[in-house]
Amino acid sequence: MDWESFYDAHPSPSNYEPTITAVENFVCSHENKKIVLVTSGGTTVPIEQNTVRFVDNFSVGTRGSASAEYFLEAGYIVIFLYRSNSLEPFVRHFNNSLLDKLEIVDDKLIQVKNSEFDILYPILKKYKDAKEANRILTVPFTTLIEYMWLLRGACMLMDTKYSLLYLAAAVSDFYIPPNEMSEHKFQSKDGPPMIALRLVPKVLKAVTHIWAPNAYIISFKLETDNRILIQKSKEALKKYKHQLVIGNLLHTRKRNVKLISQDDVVEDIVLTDQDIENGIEIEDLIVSNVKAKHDIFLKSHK
Ligand code: PAZ
Repeated sequence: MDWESFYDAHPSPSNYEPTITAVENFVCSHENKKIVLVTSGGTTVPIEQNTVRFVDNFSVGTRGSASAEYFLEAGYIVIFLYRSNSLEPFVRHFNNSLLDKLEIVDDKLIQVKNSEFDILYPILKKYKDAKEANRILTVPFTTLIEYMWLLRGACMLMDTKYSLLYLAAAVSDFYIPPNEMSEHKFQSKDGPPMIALRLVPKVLKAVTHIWAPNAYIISFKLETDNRILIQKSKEALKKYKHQLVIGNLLHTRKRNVKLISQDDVVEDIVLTDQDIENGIEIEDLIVSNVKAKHDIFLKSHK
């Protein structure tokens, strides 16, 4: 199925109109400023219409949520399109640990423990500053179909040279069309379910040629076999003609990425053990590199 037929066959999710209007208002309020769409986390593929079970993937949204923070620091306006319940910028630092950082003073007052203040303050300050200046919009999705609609809607609103599309979400290549799903929960008494997965159409060509041809576009490529990572990244650049592919391997993605550009240049970003001990995150280095490339792109598209 091609991408046009995919959108024809799968109507927009129920909250699509108000969500995309919020994105439109946000984009309009930041005209001619550098703005990035960060996609983050994995998509779910339901296997029943009344969904009890679904196919998911490994992504927890570290790449996207950390990058969103560094983009804010680098002066970008951020639209964070993320999988519901995956990591979010700022909040990610406290997942599961927030309550341990607080103490009850009396039955009217809760406060941050002294020992936690230096950790919490700078993060809370950056979060509040970004929110108060309306510099970040977070847009959640859960299913693959929700992601596909929101991606298209957001890209079409971001078709300018000031826009950076940073497509880090781990999007399923397979799905089950709703009309082919069982209506109700599969019953084990009926034996093992026969599930036929269909291919999700590739939409990157539509992003680069139709929805946002003027934007600076970065796709991510995840592989598990080192021998094919660079070759597949180069193939993607040839096919979709966008600006950059960031390649990574499942088990080393937090300490090594490769940036592959149209001129076949491959840049390696590697964190040492010392960097990791010092709390350096690879997304900090990725975002500085990408910002420099986007600045050159802006200068050459006056
Ligand atoms: O979300 P996370 O930090 O656990 O993982 C990030 C990532 C590996 C999903 C991302 O860097 C990436 O490669 N995304 C594209 C995956 C793909 O090839 O579809």
